[in-house]
Amino acid sequence: MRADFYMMSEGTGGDDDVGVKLDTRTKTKRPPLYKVLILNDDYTPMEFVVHVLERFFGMNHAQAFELMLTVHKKGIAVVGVFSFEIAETKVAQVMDFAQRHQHPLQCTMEKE
Ligand code: TYC
Repeated sequence: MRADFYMMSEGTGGDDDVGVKLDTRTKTKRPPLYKVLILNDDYTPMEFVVHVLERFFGMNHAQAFELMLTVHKKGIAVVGVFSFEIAETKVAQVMDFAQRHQHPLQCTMEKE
């Protein structure tokens, strides 16, 4: 910016550019989260479910075993909470893995 222009525009004095600042913040929404659930059934071996929880949900053996028992007793449990795309991928991975091993294990997702 040239100095003379700067001085002219600043030097005219007065409150001529005082105004109300409108809210220009862009509304940001946190992306929705999705619960991934596994369901109990009478046929999938307990060890297989434990393996699934270790392999796809990063649980250690003790955590995986405990959660498997929760599903076995209660019928269903949340195994993780993720963004839509990650949840979708986890469900697909578990369903594919169960199918390839011919176990009827069911895995679903729902909006939190
Ligand atoms: N109920 C199964 C059995 O007794 C074990 C099982 C646990 C299956 C959790 C599915 O999501 C499940 N072999």
